[in-house]
Amino acid sequence: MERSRALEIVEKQLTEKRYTHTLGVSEAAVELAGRYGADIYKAELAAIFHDYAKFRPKEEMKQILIDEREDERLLTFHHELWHAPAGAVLVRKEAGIEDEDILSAIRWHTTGKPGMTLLEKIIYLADYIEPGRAFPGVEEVRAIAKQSLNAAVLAAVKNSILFLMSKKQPVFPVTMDTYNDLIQNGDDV
Ligand code: DGI
Ligand code: FE
Ligand code: FE
Repeated sequence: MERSRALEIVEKQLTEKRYTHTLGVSEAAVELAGRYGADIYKAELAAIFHDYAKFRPKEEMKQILIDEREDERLLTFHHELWHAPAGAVLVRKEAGIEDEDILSAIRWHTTGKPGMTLLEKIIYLADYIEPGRAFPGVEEVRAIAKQSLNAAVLAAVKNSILFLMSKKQPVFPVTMDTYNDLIQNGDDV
């Protein structure tokens, strides 16, 4: 699919602010794909579609998770976690994207997962460091991203977990699994 067509589809699903974020993720993902040798076309499309389901009604996302037999633990955690797996399903159904690499990068962009592929890491990280992000610690992660992809993903996961803990928010087990996997198996962290 052409970049312009993908953007046209996604723009209709998002607020202006979220669309600007999406353009930022796309820019960051293309840069990371160039640096770390991923497929630039797939990185760009996955980035463009990563938040496709962000504004879907909670009930619709919940039904998708049930119908598609997604991880049932998701239902007992914050609904913010639902737009990633629901998005992968909807992007296939509604936008006709069939590429499994792209769909899985969308699916895992919020929690990460153990054994992430290159593209999954790039989308996870691009979402965190895109130029519009301004939270504490982002500059450090941007700097690490120029040296080591695994170290940067680890720093982003760690910051996210610490942030959730500081707010007394529950941490989804898969987010913890991602952290443990990078600590135990990630080269160059
Ligand atoms: O969709 P974005 O805002 O661009 O970013 P995202 O998809 O990475 O994260 C969406 C939200 O999910 C964000 O507010 C933080 C939250 N989140 C991420 N990991 C976890 C989490 N919330 C809980 N409860 N547990 C997690 O492990
Ligand atoms: Fe998201
Ligand atoms: Fe995002």
